Amino acid sequence: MVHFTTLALAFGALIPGIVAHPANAPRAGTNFGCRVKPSASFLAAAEAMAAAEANSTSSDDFSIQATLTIQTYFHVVAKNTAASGGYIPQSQLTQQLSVMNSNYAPHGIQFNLVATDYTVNTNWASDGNELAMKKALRKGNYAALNIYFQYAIGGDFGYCYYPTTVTTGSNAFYRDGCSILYSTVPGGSSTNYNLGKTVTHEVGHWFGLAHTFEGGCTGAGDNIADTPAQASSSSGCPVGRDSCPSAPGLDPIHNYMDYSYDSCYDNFTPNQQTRMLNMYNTYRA
Ligand SMILES: [Ca+2]
Ligand SMILES: [Zn+2]
Repeated sequence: MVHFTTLALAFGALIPGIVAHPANAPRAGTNFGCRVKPSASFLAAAEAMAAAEANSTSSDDFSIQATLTIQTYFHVVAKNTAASGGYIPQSQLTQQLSVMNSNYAPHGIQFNLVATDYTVNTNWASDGNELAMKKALRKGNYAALNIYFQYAIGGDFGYCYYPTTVTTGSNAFYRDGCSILYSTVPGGSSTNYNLGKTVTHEVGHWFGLAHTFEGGCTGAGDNIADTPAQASSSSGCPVGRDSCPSAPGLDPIHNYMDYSYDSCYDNFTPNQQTRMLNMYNTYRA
């Protein structure tokens, strides 16, 4: 349990210092960007979990026993009440929830939207005071998913926190959840990234999945056995890309944990499914 309990300590150092974009402007670039970077201790925990999964003698240890329903809260944090200021119409949030449920259904995971709230706050809308915002808005226990749709996230499309051992009411508990660029919801203005799959990607992190390109061509990579090694993130939908030619398999460009266009994303692998359920049962259940 040692490396599990040290995660909470290591985690606070994960997010600060990575922001490299102006915080008050919506994303100007055209490539997917995600701020989530695993700590060394998180990778160690994932590697240990991968070893346990590989050594499991029963093939159905981590199979779907029943649908896992995640109690979910949407928080729209806009700079004004215009759709262009991040005040997402209810109809688009409904579509966003449908995309989540469609993408996760093959893996026995569903999302029950418990409540949606709207906040107008120019500072929070641009992620200017994450902890204050989340202390005001976060709902539910550590098994609940809180998603903050914000006007700007330091130039990124989103970020989430990996599961770890937290104490209810701690800052780590409040930070848990996902920040999502408002314009990535279905019908939003982020060209090529407006089918709602940024949420699918980010929630993959919330469930304990790393990027498929984590670690590059050598070593443990993303600690998922059935995602081929990948040297770097993909952009667009580069069919046939093979960035680690000496390792087996083509790049997993269609995997939700790469950086491809929304239209290119179509799967989590069986081992990722196992990992999500294992991480959930270890840390959030
Ligand atoms: Ca892999
Ligand atoms: Zn990511």
